[in-house]
Amino acid sequence: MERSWWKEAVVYQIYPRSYADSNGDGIGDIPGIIAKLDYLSWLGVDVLWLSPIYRSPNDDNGYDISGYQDIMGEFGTMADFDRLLTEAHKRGLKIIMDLVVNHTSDEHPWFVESRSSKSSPKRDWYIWRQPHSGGKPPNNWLSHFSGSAWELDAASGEYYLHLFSRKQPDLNWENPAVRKAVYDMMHWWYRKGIDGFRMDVINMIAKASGLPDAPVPPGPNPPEFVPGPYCNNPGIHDLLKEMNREVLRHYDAMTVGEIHGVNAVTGLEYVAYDSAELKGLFQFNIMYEGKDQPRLRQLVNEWYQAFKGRGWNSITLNNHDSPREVSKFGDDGPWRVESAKLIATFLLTAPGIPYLYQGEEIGMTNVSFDSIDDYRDIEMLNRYRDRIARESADKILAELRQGCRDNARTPMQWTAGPGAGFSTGTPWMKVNPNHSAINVEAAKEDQNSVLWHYKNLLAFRKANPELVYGDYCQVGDTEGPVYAYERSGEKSSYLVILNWSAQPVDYVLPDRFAKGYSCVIASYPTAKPQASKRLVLRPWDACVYRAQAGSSRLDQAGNEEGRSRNDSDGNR
Ligand code: ISL
Ligand code: CA
Repeated sequence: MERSWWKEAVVYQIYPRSYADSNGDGIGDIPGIIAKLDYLSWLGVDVLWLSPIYRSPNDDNGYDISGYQDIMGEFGTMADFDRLLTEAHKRGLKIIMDLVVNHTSDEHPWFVESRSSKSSPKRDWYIWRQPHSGGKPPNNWLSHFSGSAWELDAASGEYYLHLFSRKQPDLNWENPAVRKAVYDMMHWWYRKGIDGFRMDVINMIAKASGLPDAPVPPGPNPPEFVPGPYCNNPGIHDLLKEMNREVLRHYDAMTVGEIHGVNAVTGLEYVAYDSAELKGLFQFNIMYEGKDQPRLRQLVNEWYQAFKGRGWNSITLNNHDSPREVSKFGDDGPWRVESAKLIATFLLTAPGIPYLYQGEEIGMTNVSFDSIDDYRDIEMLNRYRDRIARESADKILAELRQGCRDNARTPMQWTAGPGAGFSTGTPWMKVNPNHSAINVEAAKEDQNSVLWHYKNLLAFRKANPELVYGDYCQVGDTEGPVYAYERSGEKSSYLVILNWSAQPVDYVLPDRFAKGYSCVIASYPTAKPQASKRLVLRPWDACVYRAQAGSSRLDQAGNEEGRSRNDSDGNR
């Protein structure tokens, strides 16, 4: 197995708008991030992924870019960015940038020019079509942010495609000039010294040939617009191979594609060592389906088996588009601390690059605002707007709240003070009222906090490459609340036991683990120092054990019988 820095990395995502505000205008900014670099290196993460910091009118908080080589005024200047890069590198932290090239802002000069006339040399940089009969949009595709995915441009009488908001027109990747412009921009950032890209909806850049109508579900009131075939269209792999040839392969950098709509087998096609496309991907199976615990295990097993020896995996349970992981996969009530620690234990010992999201290291939770006026996300606001004429505000909020993206976007909770220590002014979005108890300052003071658990796990992972490169196999039951697995290398082996429930469980370990395993990291301060045949697991108990030299497991290393028995655990 070839070792690489990026395989060993733990990535921490920063949503700059909500991280740290240095000048009291209520908006997080680059100097704010710089001021937190010491905190981040104390924590022990390796790579920072910055959600977009480019010039943007902020229709979708920076995912609508109007200048790829400029910095958003609210966030600072290019000089601030250069300082961030230097200061991060000084501390051994790397920086990866968000690459949003499925679409630009409608205020990007490319689109302004494209829209200016049908004969503009940049007309074909975007996807323009004549209206359908009766002036209707060219097809029935639904935008991710509600309504038609087409917007009529009155001046030219043509529609342009936007899979996201109408202020995010899709680029036409069939045009070689578009591809060249994007590649030039990528080289420019790489030459500046960035360490990689996270690639926004990168598997949507190849459009379905002919832009066909999507099938309408049968029923009495068929919807006017329906989701189209947006992801993984023919041609996508050729585009990414070209991007690799033209740009990526020239740098020792990290790449991670946001890849919706794949399974373990089709996901691998994007990152297989021999496919020369991307190095890594986010897949969303586990984030979307893994709330069902046996399903989570099954998915981890499936992805591990598919990727083993063929490509490098990653693992993430939340980001700026999703609910908070402790609220979704754990218990943000009485067992918040314990369940957040269990989730951390899983993320930092499971196979694949862990992607952490700001605030998860202190167990930040979903938010529950009473009024739509306190929400900011375009997806949420549009959905609300579409329904409010027919339904009550309370009903809509009750339905949208749990899944909404603003759960992840409330400001980072640094202190119990006003503005959660995020800003001395009025934060652009209200802080979660629970910052009085859940904040970095308080967590640092408490060695049993979620924060210290992350810190300890991060240090432990760094010191023990088996947790990165070792084999993985599930141990014991595939049903029930306890998820146990082994990570093993040539020199040592780790057993991870997670009681993914609020119920205490009497757990019987397979014989081969019953002796010689000592506890190295535990979620409860009073964990038993040794594993034994029968373990009484407390609610949300999470424990990592290390096989001591001379334990039965290590004595079996290389023993065919032991190995196949282990593998079959993982496959069951
Ligand atoms: O967030 C979603 C569902 O709640 C997804 O549909 C999301 O829009 C999708 O994951 C794509 O996300 C990425 O591209 C969007 C941007 O709004 C997201 O923030 C970004 O992560 C458009 O650039
Ligand atoms: Ca600011």
